[in-house]
Amino acid sequence: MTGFDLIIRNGTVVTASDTMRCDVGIREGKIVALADKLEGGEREIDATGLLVLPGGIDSHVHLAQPTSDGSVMADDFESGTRSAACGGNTTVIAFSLQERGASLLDSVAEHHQRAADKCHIDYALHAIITDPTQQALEHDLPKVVQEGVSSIKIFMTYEDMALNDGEIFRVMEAARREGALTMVHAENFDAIQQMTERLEKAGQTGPRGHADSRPIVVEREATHRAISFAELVDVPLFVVHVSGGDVIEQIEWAKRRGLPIYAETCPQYLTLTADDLDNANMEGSKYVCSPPPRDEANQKACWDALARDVFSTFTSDHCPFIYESETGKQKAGADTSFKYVPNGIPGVETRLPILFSKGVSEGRISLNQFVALSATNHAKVYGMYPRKGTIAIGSDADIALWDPEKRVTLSQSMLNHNCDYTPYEGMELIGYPVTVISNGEIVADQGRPTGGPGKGRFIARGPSSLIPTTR
Ligand code: DUC
Ligand code: ZN
Ligand code: ZN
Repeated sequence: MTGFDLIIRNGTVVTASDTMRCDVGIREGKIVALADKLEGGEREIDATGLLVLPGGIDSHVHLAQPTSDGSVMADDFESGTRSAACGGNTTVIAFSLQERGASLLDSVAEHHQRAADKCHIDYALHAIITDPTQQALEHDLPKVVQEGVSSIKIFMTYEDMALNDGEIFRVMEAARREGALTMVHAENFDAIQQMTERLEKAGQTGPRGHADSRPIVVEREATHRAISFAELVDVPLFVVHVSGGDVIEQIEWAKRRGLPIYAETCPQYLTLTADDLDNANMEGSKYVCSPPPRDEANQKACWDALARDVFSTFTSDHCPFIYESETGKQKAGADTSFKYVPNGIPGVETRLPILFSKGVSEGRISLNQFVALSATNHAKVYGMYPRKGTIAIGSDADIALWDPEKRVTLSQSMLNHNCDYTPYEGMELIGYPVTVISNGEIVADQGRPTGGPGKGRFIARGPSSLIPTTR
């Protein structure tokens, strides 16, 4: 076969199941040939010594998401997808937030407007439901799912977002009816509030209080409750940003019972601890995210669970706030409580290099597991497979070339996000994406963007592979 727009030669192609030496032929943004030797490329890349992997899919990022406390997210769809591309990604799934009192349908439309013409790589949306009115669940949700937003996130914490038990039940029922996947942020809001009051009374108002106000039992309890509702309603459930062993125990308990319960973890739970929040002054606020990082035993529990395939996906939970800003981490100033620090940390660009280096290079997971956790399973779980998430004939030509030997010391100055810090400053890594191809075009090279905004398209997703096809 000849007549390719691009041939990637001499690389080692890796999918979630196989590793093979072959050339990849690309035409009109699609993979059209895999063969020992291909000829006739208008352009060619010599990938000798490189790994040819499916472009990463980060199915948990927050971009240009409105907030109710005056804080402002550091990244919009332009800077967020630029940063994602430079970190080896070719698709992100961001959240469209329905604020209380707002229409679910309008919130999705507004998020489309925020993304339009801005993206460097393809994007999709999840819908956050905070106001599960009859209009939202019966009128808007079917339309939203039909438009390709086929997953819903619900919160069990935050004053302006938490659903009560009845609401959780009703959202799951609606998700079941519409064939949408429910994702849950599992932390018990009332318990966190009580713990916060206790800490404030004791004068423990610094950033460390954030971690102490939401110990893992708060997450474990909420996870168990969400699993129980999913069992009652008979729906699959996806538990996001799992932070440690007690929660993993709940997920595995549910799986053993044959329940369709799935989960993700994130880099912060593998590499950071609550002690990072303990820094003097407000520096600890750079690590404030929810759930908070735990301790080394919980890091190990997360690594072990990744290695034995308990987690379906590995995401960044990129939720960036500028440190030196009154609309960011310093919103409340140093003298007031941790409870005013916006929750979230940047990580869309560092997610995959951290997993590759600490996971593959250090021998904790296999290369095929890396591909499954970084791309393939995201595509399956969120209804984009096999168009996305693999290297196969007919799939979109979304490919990341990795140099498995490249040594990099992470630093803010090398990153392409719009945040002013990285929580992973100084981390030494082995293995980094060197060239990233989205729909057949190079969008990042040697850690810098080469394309421009506007080429990334909205990906309308189908049903999750986790949703039963017959009922
Ligand atoms: N949950 C997230 O998923 N991201 C950031 C903050 C939060 O609470
Ligand atoms: Zn969350
Ligand atoms: Zn998140």
